[in-house]
Amino acid sequence: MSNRSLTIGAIATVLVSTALLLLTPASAEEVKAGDLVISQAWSRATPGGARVGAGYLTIENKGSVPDRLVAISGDVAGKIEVHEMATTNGVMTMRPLDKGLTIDPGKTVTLAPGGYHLMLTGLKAPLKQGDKVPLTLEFEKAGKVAVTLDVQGVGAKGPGGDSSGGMMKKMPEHSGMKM
Ligand SMILES: [Cu+2]
Repeated sequence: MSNRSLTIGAIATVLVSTALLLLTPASAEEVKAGDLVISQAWSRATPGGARVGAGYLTIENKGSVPDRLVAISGDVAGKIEVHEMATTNGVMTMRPLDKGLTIDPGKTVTLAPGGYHLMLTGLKAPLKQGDKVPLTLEFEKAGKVAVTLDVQGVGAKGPGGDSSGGMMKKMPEHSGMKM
C-alpha cells in the first residue's frame, strides 16, 4: 500500500511539473515569415529626454538561401537603421550596415546589446517599460514582416527584463556577439 501511494505520488509530481512547464509562457512572441523566424523582439526604456533608442531581436533562417534585412520602419522614430557595434582603437563605435544585415541559411542572427541593434533615431516619445512598439522589417526575400518590441526596464540586458536569469544576463555588456 505505501509503495503504491509513493508511486502514485511520483507520477502526480511528474504530471504537475510537466503541466507547469507547458504553462510557462514564451518570453516573446515568434513571428514566421517565409523561411525566417523572428523572436525575442525587445527594447529598453529610454531615460529622460533621450531621442535615441535601440531594438533587439533574433532572426533565424530555416531556408536554403541567404536573406537580408534591408529596411525597418515604424512610427516610433524618425529613422530606423541596423547598426553594428565595433571597437576601433579601443573606442566603441557603431555604424549603419550599408548593405543590410545578412542572415545565412541555417543560421541565427541575434541583435543584442553590444552587437548588432536596430537604431531608433529621432524618437517621437520616450520608450517606457511595458510599451509595445510596432515595427515593420523589410527583407529582400521574405518581404515585409510586422514585429513588436517589448520594452523592458532601462538596465535590461535581455528580452526577459532585469529579473530574468538566463544566458544573456551572464554575458558582459560589450561582448560583441558576432554571429
Ligand atoms: Cu546604433
